[in-house]
Amino acid sequence: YLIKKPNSDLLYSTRLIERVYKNSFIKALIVDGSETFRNKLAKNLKQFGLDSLQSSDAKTTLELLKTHADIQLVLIDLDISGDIQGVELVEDIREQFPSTMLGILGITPHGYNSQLSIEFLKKGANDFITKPFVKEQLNLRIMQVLEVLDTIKEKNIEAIIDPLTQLKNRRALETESKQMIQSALISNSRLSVAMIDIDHFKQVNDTYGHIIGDDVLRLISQILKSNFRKKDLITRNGGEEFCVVLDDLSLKKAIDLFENLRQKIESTPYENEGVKINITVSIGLFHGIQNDITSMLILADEKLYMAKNNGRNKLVS
Ligand code: GH3
Ligand code: MG
Ligand code: MG
Ligand code: MG
Repeated sequence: YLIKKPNSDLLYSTRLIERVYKNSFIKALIVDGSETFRNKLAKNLKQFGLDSLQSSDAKTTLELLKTHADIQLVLIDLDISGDIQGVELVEDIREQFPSTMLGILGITPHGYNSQLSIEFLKKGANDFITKPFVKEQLNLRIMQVLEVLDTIKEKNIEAIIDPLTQLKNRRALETESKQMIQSALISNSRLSVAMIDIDHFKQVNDTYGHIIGDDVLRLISQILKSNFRKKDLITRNGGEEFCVVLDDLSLKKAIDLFENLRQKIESTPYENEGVKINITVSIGLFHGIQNDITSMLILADEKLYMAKNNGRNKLVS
């Protein structure tokens, strides 16, 4: 199926190989009724630096995709084992794996009419390639599919990360808290939602400037991260205001954790080039469960307001 193209073997795959090194490794899944073809293709992918799994039919393919979350690309020949054709398998895969998460490259056999290639695209393949093809063509098509997916992944991450502190942002708080609320409602447990606001932060900016103000925000973010578990939801909502959502804790345990946080921040001054700034925060803690995060944030905010009015550097629950 490969047209031999001497003397150009390695040059063209440099770009893909660079990507592969940059992003650790990429795993592909080859779906084809012919074992000979699968092995040939696997050997080719290996030359580009791609590891691959193989499958001959629809059922195995769907199972492999479910058990191997690291598969980023599926190459599907029109001819696969079983009752259905490769194009129909694309449709089945797309019911569970959108084209923004998993790349599919359709392979149409030599001599078939161009309508089949179009069918691959209609059913949700990202691209197709027609046999016979040269390695360079295969490499470039794969690379383009992966590049688009990579860009989408990057943009999706950018959309939920605050660039200053690298904490999750308000948008992430809204989406990720949904799952936590759902689980808490089902298991009849409670959430701890804390609003954390730096005290007199405007004075920090006014006295030391915005650059140091930004540094202080990063310091507080670090302390926040170190004080909680990896699975806890910690966000910067905006300005000098942070939010933490914890699941499945008693009120007493939650108070202990946030009181500990408050003390840790109080006893960790910002220090840099002779500048030393004492930082304190006020915390409003809501413990319970509501149907949406906004309601819980409003209740936590009321407590925060009380903490501010009662002299700051306090936890109110
Ligand atoms: P309070 O104790 O009542 O919370 O007083 P405060 O001064 O902290 O609150 P206020 O809302 O009056 O001011 C918040 C300040 O946070 C104002 C703004 O300059 C600063 N700020 C907001 N976002 C940023 C940022 O990204 N970087 C820096 N350096 N400052 C920020
Ligand atoms: Mg403040
Ligand atoms: Mg204020
Ligand atoms: Mg504020």
